Amino acid sequence: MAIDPISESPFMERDFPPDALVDFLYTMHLIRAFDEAAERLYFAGKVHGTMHLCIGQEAVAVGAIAALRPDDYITSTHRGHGHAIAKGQDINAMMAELLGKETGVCRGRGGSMHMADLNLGSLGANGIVSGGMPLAVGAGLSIRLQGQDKVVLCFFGDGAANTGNFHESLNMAAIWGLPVVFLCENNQYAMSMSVHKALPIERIADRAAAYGMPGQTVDGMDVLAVYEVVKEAVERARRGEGPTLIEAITYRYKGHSKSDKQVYRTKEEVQSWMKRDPIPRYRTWLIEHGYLKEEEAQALEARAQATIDQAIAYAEESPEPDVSHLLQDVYADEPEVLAQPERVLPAWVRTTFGERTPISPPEGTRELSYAEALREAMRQAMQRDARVFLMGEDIGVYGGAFGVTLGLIDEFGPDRVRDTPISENTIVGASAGAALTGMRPITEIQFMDFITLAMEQTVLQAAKIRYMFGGKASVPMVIRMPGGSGTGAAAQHSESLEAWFVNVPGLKVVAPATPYDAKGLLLAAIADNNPVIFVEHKLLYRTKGFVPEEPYIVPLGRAAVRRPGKDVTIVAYSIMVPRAMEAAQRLAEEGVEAEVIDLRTLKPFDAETVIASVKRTGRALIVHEAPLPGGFGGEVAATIVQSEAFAYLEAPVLRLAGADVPIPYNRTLERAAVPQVEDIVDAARKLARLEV
Ligand SMILES: Cc1ncc(C[n+]2csc(CCOP(=O)(O)OP(=O)(O)O)c2C)c(N)n1
Ligand SMILES: [Mg+2]
Repeated sequence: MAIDPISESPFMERDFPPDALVDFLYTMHLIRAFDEAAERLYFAGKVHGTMHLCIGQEAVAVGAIAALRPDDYITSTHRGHGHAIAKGQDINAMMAELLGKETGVCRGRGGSMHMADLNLGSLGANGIVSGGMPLAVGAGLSIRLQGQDKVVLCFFGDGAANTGNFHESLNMAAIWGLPVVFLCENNQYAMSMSVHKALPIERIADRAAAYGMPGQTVDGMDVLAVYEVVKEAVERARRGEGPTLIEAITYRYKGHSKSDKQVYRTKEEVQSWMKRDPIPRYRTWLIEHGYLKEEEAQALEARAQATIDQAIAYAEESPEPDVSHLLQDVYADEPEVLAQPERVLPAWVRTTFGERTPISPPEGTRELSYAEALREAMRQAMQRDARVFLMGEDIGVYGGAFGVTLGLIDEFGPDRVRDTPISENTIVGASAGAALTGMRPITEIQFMDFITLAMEQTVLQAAKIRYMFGGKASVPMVIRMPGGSGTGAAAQHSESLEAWFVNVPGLKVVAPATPYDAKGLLLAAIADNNPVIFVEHKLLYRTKGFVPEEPYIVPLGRAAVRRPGKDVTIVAYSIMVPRAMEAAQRLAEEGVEAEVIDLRTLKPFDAETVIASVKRTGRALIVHEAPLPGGFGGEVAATIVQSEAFAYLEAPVLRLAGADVPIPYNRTLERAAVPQVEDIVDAARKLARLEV
């Protein structure tokens, strides 16, 4: 595209008040002064981390955000100071954030790459290239589901245009006609990688055609041109006509980040772009067209500088965060109560395992399968709360790969039981974006194995948003996924990956073993204000148990003693609970009384119940299906030996886990790869005889 100098802009005569035109200049000065100050502070050793300056790109942020209403949303990038300022974030709080202060916009927890202010619709800068794109889709979906007429403006770079998120997000926004404006700031480089080397086509905006949306390129050094183009796209989105892709051609004058020696470009190239600096050109234009006098322009620039100087003083005087608050706000602690207060687990739950005599259902209950219990939890939550909705592959008429959501689409319709394209990362990210903006999504990942394709949005976005944003946001969402082997689905459909998520601050991890718990824990997870990884087991879907009709919550973080015993404690979760129960029965026939603990939640982990049991028995066996190395058993074992239970141990703590092997296809090999009842019996028998 030939980039012309700022031209007579026809919209001027149309509808734009002169004050606003002058404000554009002020905001651009403010952004530049902020980033220049940020650089000085960095060289003075006052900024702890790296930062990405947007000097040269101010016109994109200012022109685009001016086209929004105050209640519209933006998602931003690692180079996001300009976006935040244009959206109205408090300059003092932004500067304090750069210096890591408690008064910072994210209380010093986020820094340059995570500035966010939900009250302003500023859904956060993002340290992950393209990371904001699925979140923008989610915010757009949330707007749609809530019947609002807001719009999301999604900033991203030319580098981000080559990520899977770009493809998934544009596609998803397009098929659902979401009110999202995708704005690519093509500043010619992704770190050192020139856009010409990274793309086989001249114009990023041409990619819009692949998603059936309009694509437009605009001179990103011209604030008025950006405003006009974005305004048109915003209006289109607000009218319900769907997303647009805009490519703003711009340039960053500084290096990528602080360590950039800029060997990939020449000084001449930089200088040629500096001739087109968006600030002086626009300033001259305003003066020439009588909107501003030279003295007024100088005063305006000085005012911007004074605001920044004052912000620096504020930031420097602000207190550091208190180290004793380090762990604050990793989790939101007040669950919303959707259902009855906790119902204490009645004793009859034990009858779901191995008891020979059939018993009649306790009052108010009936027999349901684990899958039916999950479905009932979702149905009841959706009936009670319009914010709850489902998303996932084939969850509509197909009911998901295991039929768990079967029939829900008939009751709640395709908007709330939303079939998605095969775009795992954006499914999770859209859920997080929706959660961030007022919804409570339940997302189904068809097989737990496929969460690997969504690790970025799960681990780097959903889990961390709350903390990165200084505790000022919450992400109430559930990601359901069937794990485990036993169905002959082989290595890529049989994983037990739960321990990965336990290692991620900000996530909770739940793994029910019974229909009763499946319902109660899922209702608890839906009511929780944090992202919850909800691990179901394929082999448990058809198991049956008595489940109360009314909604109830089984609180997260509380294990259940499934069977009392004095000789050995068996700690299990998910499919290993029924196996441990059966093993315990056989052991009892041999005279070994095993106490079986069902963890139910891995995070929070109910160490207390385990420790109390081991103090009684003096022996602990931990059983799980996931491979031994790095498995959750190590966590349980370490917790036991570091606790007061250590003094009561009569034998080493044992772990019985899956073999360190991809799950094989062959039936016999598959069975041999994970603990079976007889393995648990053998291990517990051995443990009962061991001595320290
Ligand atoms: C997923 C991911 N990959 C790599 C990086 C490291 N990185 C940070 S910024 C960047 C370049 C991004 O280029 P672009 O999207 O054009 O944005 P720009 O820096 O030019 O504003 C890279 C590679 C990252 N943060 N996230
Ligand atoms: Mg770039």
